[in-house]
Amino acid sequence: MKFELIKLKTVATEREGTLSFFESKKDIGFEICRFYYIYGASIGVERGRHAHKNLSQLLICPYGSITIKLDDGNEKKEVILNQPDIALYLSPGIWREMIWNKDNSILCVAASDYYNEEDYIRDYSEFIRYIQNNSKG
Ligand code: T46
Repeated sequence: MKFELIKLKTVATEREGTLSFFESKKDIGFEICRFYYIYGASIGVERGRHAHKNLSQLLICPYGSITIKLDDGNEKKEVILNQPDIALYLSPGIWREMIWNKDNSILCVAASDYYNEEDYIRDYSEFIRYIQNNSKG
């Protein structure tokens, strides 16, 4: 399964807070084309339930706690994002579900391409078929 937790470069001050950052290609393996964020969701909310065919993404939870369930069609893993200086890199071909563990948790996403609904697989059986077809030699 191609995912990775990345510790972001961070500059901390004693009294004025902390600044974390990442730069295209230097710190993450793709050029950022789009940035979006999800906010205002209550505890227990579930989003996602889809995979991307070609999109790479970096997920960050700068406030709160969000469980990310990952599935590459062979293996399932779970990651909790609850630190503003930790990012989750997701390669294409991973089914994901996001579960809000705390009211108003924020999920920020940097993506490698523009929004394109055709890149989504939103049906789990279709995802499994897609993985099987794409893993054949
Ligand atoms: C992902 C997870 C982590 C747009 O019009 N433009 C956009 O850039 C995005 C991301 C979404 N939309 C529209 C498509 C839907 O009508 O916004 C609506 C909600 O999207 P969706 O149901 O896909 O939201 P999530 O939270 O399930 O998934 C989102 C991203 O779509 C997806 O790429 O990996 O966050």
